[in-house]
Amino acid sequence: MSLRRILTVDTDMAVLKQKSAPVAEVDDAVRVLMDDMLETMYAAPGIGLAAIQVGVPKRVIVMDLAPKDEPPAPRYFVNPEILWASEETKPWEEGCLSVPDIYDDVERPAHVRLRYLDYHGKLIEEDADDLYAVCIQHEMDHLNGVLFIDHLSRLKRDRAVKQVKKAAKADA
Ligand code: GNR
Ligand code: NI
Repeated sequence: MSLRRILTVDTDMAVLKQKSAPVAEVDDAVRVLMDDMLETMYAAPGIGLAAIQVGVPKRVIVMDLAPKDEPPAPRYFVNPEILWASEETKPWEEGCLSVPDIYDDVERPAHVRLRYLDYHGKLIEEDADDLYAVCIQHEMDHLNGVLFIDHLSRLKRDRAVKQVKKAAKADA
């Protein structure tokens, strides 16, 4: 497995805005990508990662929502689709590895039903609530070139990008 670089909005906005393409088949190359993404996500650390965040414009997501004191529970999503989203919405404080150290509330459907292919290419349908619903919607936004800051006011969004740029400069 290999660590990949996580793209950030200060230098890689054009890539992060790209729309990702469906995967034709869950083959070994896709599994290598998912293994690398999971390792990269754990190292960050984060609870979810979309392939575009490592510069690969494919509809692939990894996630692990297990609490720190519990064994790892990796989840893999290929070509995910939202089949249904509740009218009811819920705000949640989100962050993003591509927008480091910025956190703000995003309002999204509280419950969703999804369909995706898993690590073995098996078709899964299931319901997501709470953090799972938040995270899968956040990740699926990435597949469409949308960041959580795109759900904020223009002022807050611009401020967030500026802050990330400033922090990157200070780091250099
Ligand atoms: O690690 C992450 N935490 C998080 C917290 C609240 C809502 C969404 C997320 S996803 C984020 C990792 C990431 O950027 N995934 O794209
Ligand atoms: Ni993100």
